[in-house]
Amino acid sequence: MRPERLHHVYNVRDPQIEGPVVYWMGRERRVADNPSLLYARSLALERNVELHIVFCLVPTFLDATIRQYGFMLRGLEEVDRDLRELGLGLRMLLGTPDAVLIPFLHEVRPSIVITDFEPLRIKRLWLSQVTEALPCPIAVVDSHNIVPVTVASPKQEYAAATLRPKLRRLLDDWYDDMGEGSDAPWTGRRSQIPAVNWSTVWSSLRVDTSVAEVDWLSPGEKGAKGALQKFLRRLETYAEGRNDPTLHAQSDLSPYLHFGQISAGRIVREVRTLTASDPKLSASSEAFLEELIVRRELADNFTHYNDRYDSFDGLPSWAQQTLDEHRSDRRDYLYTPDQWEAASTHDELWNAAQHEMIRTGKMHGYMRMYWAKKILEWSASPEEAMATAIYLNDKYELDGRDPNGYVGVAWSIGGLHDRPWFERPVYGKIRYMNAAGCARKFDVKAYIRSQSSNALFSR
Ligand code: FAD
Ligand code: FO1
Repeated sequence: MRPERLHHVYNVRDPQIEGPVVYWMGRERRVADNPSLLYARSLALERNVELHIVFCLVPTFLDATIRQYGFMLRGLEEVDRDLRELGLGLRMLLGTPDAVLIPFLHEVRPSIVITDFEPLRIKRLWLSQVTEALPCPIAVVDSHNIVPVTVASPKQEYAAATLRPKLRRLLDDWYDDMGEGSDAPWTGRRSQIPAVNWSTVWSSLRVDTSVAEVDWLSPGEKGAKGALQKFLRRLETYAEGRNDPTLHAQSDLSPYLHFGQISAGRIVREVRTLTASDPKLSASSEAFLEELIVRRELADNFTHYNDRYDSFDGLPSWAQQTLDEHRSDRRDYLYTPDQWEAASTHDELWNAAQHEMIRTGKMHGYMRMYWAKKILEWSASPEEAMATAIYLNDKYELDGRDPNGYVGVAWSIGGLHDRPWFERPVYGKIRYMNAAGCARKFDVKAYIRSQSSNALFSR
């Protein structure tokens, strides 16, 4: 692993090489293509010490429901099985890091803790609590971004246009550094890792069970690889079809990426290999890699450098100013939280998108922009609109509470990474979208029909 993938090393003043290496798995819940795991393995081998891999399962996490927890836990069960086959294993620590991880670390006295880079505030808080309480170094590895966030740019970028050239310059140097070999059989010091009692794990959850799990995609690393293979077979349709919600041209990889069940590096590698053998895929491949690399890494850039990533005051100043100037504009409609959630607006297209999200856990990407912009148009204030969009997104989307989600909301409602457009009521200079624009891109009636509550859902 290249040393610059190490995002930070804390507590370097107390180095010791005696105790085991602990990998505190966070965002990257996979055995293959995992630079954090690879690094932890190489240190444990080099020092000839045991390697402990732990996951800290909190009973509630930013209002996640059983839909998201189920996807995550089923994936972790597979991680545990796969690690055991290699001669390793997973320890599930049930509770918040300060309550369960810190005592565990005091007990095993590691020489070093390796963990995943995570930009969200709650994860930074956990990291600082553990760092303060820990008498050993803790190293944070960016295993999510192909070009690590801090290498790509030292500051918050204005837009994709400013980050893209930086990534382009660096990508080829970095994309071979995505943890290949992290799933090799373990040849280092063995330790007794107690079997995980998964029924105790499941019953430790304190989450909303009213939002059902979905079964149209299988969680876990194998499910992710299967979804990638299916997508590669329809890659050719991506360039033309990705903005049409009546087609199935998008990859459906966001839930797997969110839960770290597949590495972006692996996806890039497979897309590039396939495209090299079939040049007619190049337009789709380019369009897809723009989303997967530039847009996704731009979202980590924003959440890492701007800790107000989910609020009005994190928006660009031109956007705050224009939205402020339009605060008292008359709204044609105003909806209560219950009306939004129940998809009871006057707009069949908006309702269809909301139904798609509630039912499948994944609203089409094009509809997400329309959906969020209409929440701005029919809410009393931009703050209320952002809060509504984040609440609904994170409650129902499988890929919710992700940097991509906070950025998607801030782009749609608050002009983030965008430029000022023509001024109009409520939106000010924020880019506008309407149903007529959608009708020019796709068959709106067919989409509405496909999402009506009686329609059979198929993917
Ligand atoms: P594909 O089109 O196949 O793209 C492949 C991958 O590229 C995605 O999995 C994702 O990692 C990345 N990507 C695609 N579009 C974007 C984008 N606009 N910004 C950043 N990365 C992107 N994405 C989430 O992962 N979680 C969310 O909670 C989320 N909420 C959103 C809310 C709003 C209001 C908006 C406008 C966008 C949101 N997005 C979110 C971004 C985007 O819509 C989804 O990533 C995409 O639709 C996921 O489907 P896919 O994997 O099939 O996408
Ligand atoms: N991260 C953890 O370390 N422990 C958890 O118990 C946990 C639960 C969880 C539930 C739903 C969800 O969407 C995310 C969850 N995360 C958890 C965090 C997640 O893996 C990512 O780190 C962040 O959402 C950022 O992408």
